[in-house]
Amino acid sequence: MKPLLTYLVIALSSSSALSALAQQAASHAVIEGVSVTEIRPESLVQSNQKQGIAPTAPVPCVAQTVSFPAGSSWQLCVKAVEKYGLIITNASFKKSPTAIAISVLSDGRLGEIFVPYHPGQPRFGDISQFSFLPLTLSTADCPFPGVRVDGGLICREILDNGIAWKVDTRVRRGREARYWAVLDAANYNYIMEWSFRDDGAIVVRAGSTGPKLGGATDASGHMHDFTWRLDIDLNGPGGDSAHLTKHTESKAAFGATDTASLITTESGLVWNALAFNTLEITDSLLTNGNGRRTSYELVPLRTGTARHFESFLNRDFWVTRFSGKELLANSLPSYVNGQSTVNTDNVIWYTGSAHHESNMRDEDRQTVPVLWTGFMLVPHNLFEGTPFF
Ligand SMILES: [Cu+2]
Repeated sequence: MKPLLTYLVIALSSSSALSALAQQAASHAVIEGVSVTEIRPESLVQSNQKQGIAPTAPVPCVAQTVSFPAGSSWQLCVKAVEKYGLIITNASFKKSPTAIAISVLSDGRLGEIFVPYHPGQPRFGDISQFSFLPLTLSTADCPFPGVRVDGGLICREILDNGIAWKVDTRVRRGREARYWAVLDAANYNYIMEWSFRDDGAIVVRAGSTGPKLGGATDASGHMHDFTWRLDIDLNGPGGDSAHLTKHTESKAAFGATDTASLITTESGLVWNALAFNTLEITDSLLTNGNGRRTSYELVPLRTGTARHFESFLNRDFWVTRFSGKELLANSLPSYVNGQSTVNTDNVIWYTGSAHHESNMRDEDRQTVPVLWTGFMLVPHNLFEGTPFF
């Protein structure tokens, strides 16, 4: 029987010297009509092209090329490290096999997981105050056809993510490559997940699970505030600008307006549910085949907004100039010192919170089931029309 779809997932290296040392592994399988072919040189590393990024510069990582049956592809590099957990570097997207690769994300990671308990104490900075390790995943974590990469610290899954679009009898389902790792933060396990879709979108989530700090009957509510640090380098590191989008409904009359404000200097910004705020990142030179400006829009996927005594958590978005030394979110207010953020190399920070409320529920006795928060990076005017229509 002929497979309906073919995925090619190839790990490559930028260094031919290392190729000779590579352990080659290949597998081929047909699962529900999906063919997965894989060549996996585990020992290969690629360097982050950008210097000055901790924990080591350049970041050694396992390079990946994911080619979808629709013809689009992602190139990226993955690594799970002590302290930060999963780090994605050098992610670029090709709309078709013959299109040029467009740089999207130079470095994506969490810059803090802050966990303040409702009574006021304790207040854990699970990234800034500790050096927790990523867990080695088992086949129970990452069953076939999922593949464990980076020595078993990262799971890669090729998934059908449901309906991408539908017009009466015509329909297209989406595909994605999902990478996830788990940071072993004392009692908690934090799942760090990045999904790269065939339409150019990226979906990022963090999940918290594990036994409660005080045991089965711990009734103390607390918040898990995940702050992502996103070095978005659209069309390369320079020439990027960020805009806060805003929706305004008129209560006095019919009608509504949508606007976008350029962020001119380093800033912290508030997300307002009534305004449907997003952050849109443009590049001064990048346009699509229709001559329209290409951007990536950070769209929050959230259930609420946490505000705490710590000032970095009194804003939901931050825009700063790139610095390889500025990695921890709890220092964000000190990173904001008036530098221009127009047509330059910026870093975007976004906080989403997961709330574990007070008064224990019995479902949380042995372990708290996973609670997620995250965001999407959605392309605008990357394609010239609806992808793969
Ligand atoms: Cu919790």
